[in-house]
Amino acid sequence: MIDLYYWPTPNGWKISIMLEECGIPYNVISVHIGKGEQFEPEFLAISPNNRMPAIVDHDAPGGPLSIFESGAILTYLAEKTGRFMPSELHQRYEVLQWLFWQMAGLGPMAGQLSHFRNYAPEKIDYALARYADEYNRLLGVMEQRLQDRDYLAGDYSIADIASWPWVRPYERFGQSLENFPRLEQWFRQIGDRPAVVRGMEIGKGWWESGKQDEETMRNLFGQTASRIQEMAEQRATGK
Ligand SMILES: N[C@@H](CCC(=O)N[C@@H](CS)C(=O)NCC(=O)O)C(=O)O
Repeated sequence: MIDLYYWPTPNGWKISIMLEECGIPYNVISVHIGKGEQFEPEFLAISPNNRMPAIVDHDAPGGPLSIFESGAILTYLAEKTGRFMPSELHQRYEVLQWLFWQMAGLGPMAGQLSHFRNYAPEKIDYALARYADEYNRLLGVMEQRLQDRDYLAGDYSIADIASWPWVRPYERFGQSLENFPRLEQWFRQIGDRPAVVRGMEIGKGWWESGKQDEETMRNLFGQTASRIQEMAEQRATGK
């Protein structure tokens, strides 16, 4: 059985979608990031960067295996199941380069855009424009890539599974798909997949207290190394 440490956000959805696509049984363990559960010593032992998602595969060859970082988890699940990433060298790197593109570009840029647009206490025009432009540019890269193909890298793959959840909130990011017809087609086609629909259902409604109460804002933003050090000390002393 696989334990999925999860909260319903774009990075979490990547893995609930992948597990649904692969049809392997999994057990969802909620990590309420608004309440600070990502700083709990038990979770940090699995995911030292205090971010979800993470998994523990209790049936991994050689013993239980824990993995954090959604790109690493997707790669592991693709290798474990032999699905959504081809084994042929050239095709495999086609997928991996778009997966890394998502991990290093689309995800972080969208995350910063969302921060400055939806959470920052003051609106900073320069930051807003910087990340809106960058997100828009990345949507444009996808649009060009999809001109002569249906998916980012050959068949439907972990590159699409990683990217789709970060396109999904485009309206919340103040963007439109109007000028990106191929991307819009890709977006709708993937959104209609039954496994994607099921994956998106996991944890629906968990943000019951809203995303912007004081406790959530404190736990998600403005954390520094001292919180990590404090948690490490707690872990060491068992207090
Ligand atoms: N690069 C990481 C990013 C994960 C990430 O940023 N997760 C966010 C939610 S989308 C989180 O756990 N935030 C908790 C926090 O900021 O303390 C991945 O792809 O797994």
